Amino acid sequence: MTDALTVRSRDLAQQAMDAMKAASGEAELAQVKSQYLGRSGSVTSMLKEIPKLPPDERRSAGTSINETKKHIEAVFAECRDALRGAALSQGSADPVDVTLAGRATWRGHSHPVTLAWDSICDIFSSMGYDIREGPEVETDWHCFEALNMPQGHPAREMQDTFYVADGVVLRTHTSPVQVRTMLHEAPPLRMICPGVVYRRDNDLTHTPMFHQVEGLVVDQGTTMAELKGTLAEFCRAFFGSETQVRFRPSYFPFTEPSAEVDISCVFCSGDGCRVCQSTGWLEVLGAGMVDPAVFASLGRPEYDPEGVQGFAFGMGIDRLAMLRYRIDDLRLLFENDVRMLEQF
Ligand code: 2U9
Repeated sequence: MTDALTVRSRDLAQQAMDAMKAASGEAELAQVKSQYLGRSGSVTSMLKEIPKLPPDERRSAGTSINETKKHIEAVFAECRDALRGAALSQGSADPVDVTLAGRATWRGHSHPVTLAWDSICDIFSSMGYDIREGPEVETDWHCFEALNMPQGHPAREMQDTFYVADGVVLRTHTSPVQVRTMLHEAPPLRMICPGVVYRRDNDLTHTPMFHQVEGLVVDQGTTMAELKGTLAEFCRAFFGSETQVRFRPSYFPFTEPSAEVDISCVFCSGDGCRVCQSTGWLEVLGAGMVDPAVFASLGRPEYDPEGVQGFAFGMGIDRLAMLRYRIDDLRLLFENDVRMLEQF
């Protein structure tokens, strides 16, 4: 049954609508709205009558008065927009001051790690390398076993690796992406794998999550000379054409022979300073010829170590970004202080 208050509220809605549509300007429109919805407006007064109604009529009366309120507000907005539109098209609206200065907008900046990541990818793409990415949660086999790091190898120790479950780890390097690629694709390969990696390290010069790029080339007749030429060219493209590059013998389980790559110090150009510990050199990369044991672990005839050779390399993007942009504290990279970030 429709009670008296509900009928009155519908009548009010109709009256308000007619009055608002007839209003000739925004001021008159606002006055009409206030007659109905203002503190002592007719709709507001009706709301005050609800407590006096029999209990079983209160709910439906409240609902219809609230609907009336919403309806009047919607018609008000419609009429106000129509009046403004008409004023604009007749040229009677407030003039727009076209000489006002524009509002400053906040410009975002790429993070230095993103800039370094993109630049590394651009340099290797220009040399014909494909860019591949892969899972961050890996099996023990793809992360260690296939890379000549059998059970008991120090790199697999609990203190270095985050174990998710038995035989499942957060990858400690992006090498499993290369392993997965070789399992599915035949040589020749020329690829880099940028990505996030995890190690149980946390001090002034290490974070538990960091960014790496690794590269892999596999073909017939791939040599250490090609490795040296490629990485020297990369260092000059990334750090500047005057950069000196040197190779030192080193050891990694997955490459043999292996080398570490140094560049002339970006801070003192090789004269010797605090950052390069007076040596004039900074270590930036590790590399080497892929160990035949890595090819053998794939169990694929296309990767017979007698037929193909490969070279691989790895670098920490965060470290490279710090050297390129002269950032001397690792924490600055991860605090995301806009005063630092907006300089890039
Ligand atoms: C396959 C075979 C070999 C990847 C390589 C390095 C040398 C290296 C470090 C640089 C700084 C890691 O981020 S870092 O701590 N990496 O020195 N990485 S060779 O060798 C591979 C990869 C995949 C199948």
